[in-house]
Amino acid sequence: MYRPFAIFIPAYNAAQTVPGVLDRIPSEMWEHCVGCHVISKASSDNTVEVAESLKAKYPKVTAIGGDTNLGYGDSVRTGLEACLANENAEYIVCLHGDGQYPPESMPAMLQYMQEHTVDILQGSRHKFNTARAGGMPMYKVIGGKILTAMENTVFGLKMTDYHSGYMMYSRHALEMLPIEDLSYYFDFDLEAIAAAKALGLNIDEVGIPTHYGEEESYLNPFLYGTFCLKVMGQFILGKYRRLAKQQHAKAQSQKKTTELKTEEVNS
Ligand SMILES: Nc1nc2c(ncn2[C@@H]2O[C@H](COP(=O)(O)OP(=O)(O)O)[C@@H](O)[C@H]2O)c(=O)[nH]1
Ligand SMILES: [Mg+2]
Repeated sequence: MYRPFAIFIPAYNAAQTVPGVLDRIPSEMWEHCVGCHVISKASSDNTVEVAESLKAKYPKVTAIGGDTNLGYGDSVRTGLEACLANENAEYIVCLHGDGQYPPESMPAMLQYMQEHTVDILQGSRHKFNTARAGGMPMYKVIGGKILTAMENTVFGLKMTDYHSGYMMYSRHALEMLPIEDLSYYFDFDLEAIAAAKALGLNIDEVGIPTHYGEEESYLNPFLYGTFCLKVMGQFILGKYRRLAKQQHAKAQSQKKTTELKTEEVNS
């Protein structure tokens, strides 16, 4: 039995591919899905309109647009916020709008999260060496593997692909993570893992196939690689432990304020 989950789909200029991504979500999963948010800020194509029109077929879909695009990390923030707003969502799934990650793997991944009490689950394209078969360029395979080896040493984990965007989170993890303090660029995901590690959360992966089609990539590999090195350095210097502590203090004070307000109302 699947616990209730919500999906968000970063979809920048992805009008052509978003319908296919939704069609590939196994139909039995919609019953357990409490909301599916397509995030497309300042796209120059009609991704928002296309997503709106898909509501007729998939009533749980909502489209979130916007005038300014602050980057992938900003869309992830917006997506996480939209998903968490539904109190029933116990797990949050990030599915890319360009179809690079398989919606078909969602049931097995969610089941794995539930069975192993995972807080962050990443779909790995290298665990079963499926990346090349899926069309991942060689330089990305090699670069990704070198960075992953370094990241494993720094974080003390045994992952095979820190650079996959197929990320799933437990609500428990998201309520602890300092989301607002994380990157606005593609290294948001790596920072979320670094912060989760600093918080002692359970981080794991499962192998997935991948597909590199005709779609454009908005990720600059050199900039991204540099940011990954920066995340590692900041982890060593204790940035994520500090952020985690601050976030904990913030949550405690919010809890106190809510308790005081409730007391006031009841008295
Ligand atoms: N909403 C939103 N989506 C984005 C942005 N940048 C990328 N995406 C989406 O996020 C996914 C991953 O981006 P992509 O450029 O394919 O990165 P790559 O697969 O790592 O090369 C794709 O589905 C994009 O449509 C952004 O700034 N805003
Ligand atoms: Mg992509």
